[in-house]
Amino acid sequence: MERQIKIDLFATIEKRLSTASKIAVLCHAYGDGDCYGSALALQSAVSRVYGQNLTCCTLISQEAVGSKYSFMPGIENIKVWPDGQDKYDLVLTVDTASTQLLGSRVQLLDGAYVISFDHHSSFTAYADVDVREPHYGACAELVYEFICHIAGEPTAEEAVCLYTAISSDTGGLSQKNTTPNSMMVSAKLCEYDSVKVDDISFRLFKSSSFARNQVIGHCLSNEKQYAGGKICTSYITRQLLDETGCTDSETDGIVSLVFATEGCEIAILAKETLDGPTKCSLRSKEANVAQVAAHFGGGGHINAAGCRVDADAESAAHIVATYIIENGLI
Ligand SMILES: [Mn+2]
Repeated sequence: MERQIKIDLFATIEKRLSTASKIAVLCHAYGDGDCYGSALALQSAVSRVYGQNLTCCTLISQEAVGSKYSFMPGIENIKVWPDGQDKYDLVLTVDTASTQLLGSRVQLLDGAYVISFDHHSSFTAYADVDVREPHYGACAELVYEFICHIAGEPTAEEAVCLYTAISSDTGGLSQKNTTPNSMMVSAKLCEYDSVKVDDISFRLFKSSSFARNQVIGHCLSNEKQYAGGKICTSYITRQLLDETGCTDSETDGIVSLVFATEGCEIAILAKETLDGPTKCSLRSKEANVAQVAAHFGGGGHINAAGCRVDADAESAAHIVATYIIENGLI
């Protein structure tokens, strides 16, 4: 995004923030570290800069936040939808490329002025103001920029949320979507004593609950290979989640374990959801999985995308793998 355009958008947003009375901050459903961290830091900064004029600035999640993120400052203030209120005059969304990702909270957009902060390259426009940086590894890089604009710099707590968000979306600054900007912002955040790099990366990437380990065991022992091993798939049923006690948010990152299979170029992890079609997470080394996801009505990034398929988990993974092969996308 061109610098002057962004400065103008920031000015428009500031004007809206200074006259708003009830603000909702929304992250996407089935939240991840980037959306929670971005939303927490944004909510905190908006509250401290514009708090005097505000009746409320509430962060509303579609579901309970997983225990993995319990260390993030402010996480206890996240309200789980429905939060008892139904009208906000300003809605800020983070990391949310389409209204589909808001679930039933989409009704909060009715009659509200909507501002979206995002970094996805494929998206369906829905906001009055869209600030989008598809070249950023994490949405939190954009939120960091906005916080510096309105508040000078993040607080120690906001820094923890932002660093966690960037680390989460870039696999600890190791994935293909990691950019110089991801590293520069992370470096600035590391200057804060509150940002404990080793502790955050242990919590995000190494620590795993017993229940999650059981689901991982199932996923790896039921892994299938297609196209001579270039596509690897696995699946998670609701029954498995119920039996193990593993929560939806705890299944984050399991697709990476399937992706780590030697020779794998595209990984597909299909997981049955509580509210409808099976969710498929896709990862790739080179292939454009955003294009694959788009065929099924989903979206995301070139190397990390997601979609929903109306089938049981095992069949959904098979359907997506077959589509990729039949269309020569590998
Ligand atoms: Mn993100």
